Amino acid sequence: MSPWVNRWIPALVAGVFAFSPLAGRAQPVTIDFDDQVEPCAFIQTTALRDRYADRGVRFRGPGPLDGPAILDTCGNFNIQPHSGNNFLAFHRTAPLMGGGVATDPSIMLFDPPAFEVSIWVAGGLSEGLFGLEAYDADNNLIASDEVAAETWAQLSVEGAGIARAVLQERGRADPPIFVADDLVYSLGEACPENAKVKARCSRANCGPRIVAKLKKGPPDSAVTFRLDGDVERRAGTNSKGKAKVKFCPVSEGDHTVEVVECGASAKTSC
Ligand SMILES: [Ca+2]
Repeated sequence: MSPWVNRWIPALVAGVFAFSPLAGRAQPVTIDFDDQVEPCAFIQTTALRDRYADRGVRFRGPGPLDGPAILDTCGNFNIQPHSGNNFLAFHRTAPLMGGGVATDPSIMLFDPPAFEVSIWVAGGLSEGLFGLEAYDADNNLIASDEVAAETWAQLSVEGAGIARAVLQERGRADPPIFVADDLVYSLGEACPENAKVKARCSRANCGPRIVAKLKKGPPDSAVTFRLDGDVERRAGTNSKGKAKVKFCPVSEGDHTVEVVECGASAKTSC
């Protein structure tokens, strides 16, 4: 079935700091679009909007009902998804269920802002010229990337304060059909290079206790302390980039505490 036909049918955390789960630099988030069973045809679905809002990204299109939709590979785009069974599919003239067309640009809104965004794109049926632009909350262009691709290629942008990223085919795809998959982004602020971790073990009522501190980390952000590559504690930094967590009880002996987002660690012994 051609896409032309298809378009019609087709912890007890000892150190407690207030923070939003989405605040600050988390591990990179991956949206693979494979979390639900999807239809084959645009007319069977609607433009992607707020499905991933709880992961910090919302999608918009050029009009209230317009925008790409998540489809199964059975949509016959002449290319397999970059991951799983589904991808984000674009077709500039394909009607969607309830109105709107599955056209680009795809506008991704990040809350809190991201500092790096990447997505895989493919023309599938023909080579497309794809652009990804990143803007801050004041609509200033922060970064952009461009790639020509018939099979999968990755676009990526980075910079502080990406509130909006715009994915668009720049007019070369014929037919104007293409797909995207595996959106990866990191929210919040990058950890400063001079961030430092300290860890100290002492006796407490709960047993041997490690108090770990981060200094000069990303301000007002969520960070992850990890003990011996295993147990994790999340904490929020203050406006100076400081955060503190406690691990208790811990075993006797040597321990390492790292702050995952910063790539910084400290050793201590109990
Ligand atoms: Ca996928």
